[in-house]
Amino acid sequence: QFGIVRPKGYNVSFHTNPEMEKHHFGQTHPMKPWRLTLAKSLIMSYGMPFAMDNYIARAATFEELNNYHTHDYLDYLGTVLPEPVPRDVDSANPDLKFNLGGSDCPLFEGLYDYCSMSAGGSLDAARKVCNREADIAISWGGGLHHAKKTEASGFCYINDIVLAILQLLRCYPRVLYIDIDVHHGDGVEEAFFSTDRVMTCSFHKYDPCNFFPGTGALEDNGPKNELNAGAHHAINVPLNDGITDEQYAWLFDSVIGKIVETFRPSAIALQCGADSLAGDRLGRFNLQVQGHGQCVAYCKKLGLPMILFGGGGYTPRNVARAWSWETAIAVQCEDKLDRTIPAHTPWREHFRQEELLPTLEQIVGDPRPNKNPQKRVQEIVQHVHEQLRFVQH
Ligand code: ZLM
Ligand code: CA
Ligand code: ZN
Repeated sequence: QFGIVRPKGYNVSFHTNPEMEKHHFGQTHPMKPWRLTLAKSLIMSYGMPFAMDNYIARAATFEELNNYHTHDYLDYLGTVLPEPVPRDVDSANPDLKFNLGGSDCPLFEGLYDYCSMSAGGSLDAARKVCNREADIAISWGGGLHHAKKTEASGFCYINDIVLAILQLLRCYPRVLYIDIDVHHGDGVEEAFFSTDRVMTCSFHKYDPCNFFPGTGALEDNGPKNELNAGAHHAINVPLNDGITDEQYAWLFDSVIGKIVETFRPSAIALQCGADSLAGDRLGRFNLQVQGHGQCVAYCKKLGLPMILFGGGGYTPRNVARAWSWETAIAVQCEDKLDRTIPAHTPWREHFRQEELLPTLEQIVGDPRPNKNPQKRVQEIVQHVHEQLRFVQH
């Protein structure tokens, strides 16, 4: 891997904690922190650590978590014990305290440590970007966009993204949050609902009745009251099953291009949830690693300081592919990579599918029929452009 060198005059910092990856949500729970180990081992096999500053993420302190989450909630999160036999209760159960202990957000051994390490990585990343020590900082263990101020939601307990953006706001006047996870980034949208210093933009599968969390309609653009500073500062791109690389790239470029023109962000926070890839266990889209990574490449070209967060991603080998490819984009070594999975990669067998040679980019899986007519995709862009006429910074 001698081809991989530091990009000149450009710093990428990489924040991980091997302790975080050892936690388990439970036998068949879709969220597998172990996917972070698989991703990191692939990144290492390509020799990418040579091109970055690598840090072990520290655990965030109670006070740091308290910058967004309430004392009550954190106290409970830190003291509640895992149940010997996990209850099979739905998250909709009103008896759950802070929505903890249902099937989506189970209580498990070391839960508080897991949460504080995820947040610690994202806070470290934000500080590197604030100090201008990193042009891009990467926290694949973060991206837990559903967590609320006083409530766990959708596999997320602590909103590391909100904490990291709060840190960015100490050094940058305006932050653009972009979310390419297949789910709506509701927690981050809610946290910055009433400010014009953060614009949030989520691309997601939208079906109010049948797909989590059911929010994020095209018309939801922040507070309806024009006197509220946050009005027009929430952008939602609701999509149907099966969207392809080509359509997604066009949408992403048209929407983000216009946002950058009108909102003029000084920094970007990009949540790279990998459940928007084809073949994901929970997702519904048809994106390839190429199309997913194109979003990262587009943002990098804007030349703004940026944090990359992880997020969803429920087919571990594809999560590892996407986040490795996106790490390569950050350190500008895409062209130097041999696209076959290196022979010495630990768990190489995970990438081998049938008779195909295992490659970095190729996702094998049944394509989903595309239920996004071009006309609808154009309407979405039209609506977003109209919203942004109200925004001038
Ligand atoms: N039931 N086990 C994305 C968060 C998505 C809520 C319907 C749970 C699951 C799912 C849990 C082992 C991010 C809902 C679902 C069944 C109420 C969701 C445990 C399978 C399992 O096999 C499972 C017993 C579990 C959970 C599927 N949950 C699929 N989808 C969503 C939350 C998080 O990617 O955006 C960011 C990290 N929850 O649909 C129900 C309504 C709970
Ligand atoms: Ca999203
Ligand atoms: Zn998701």
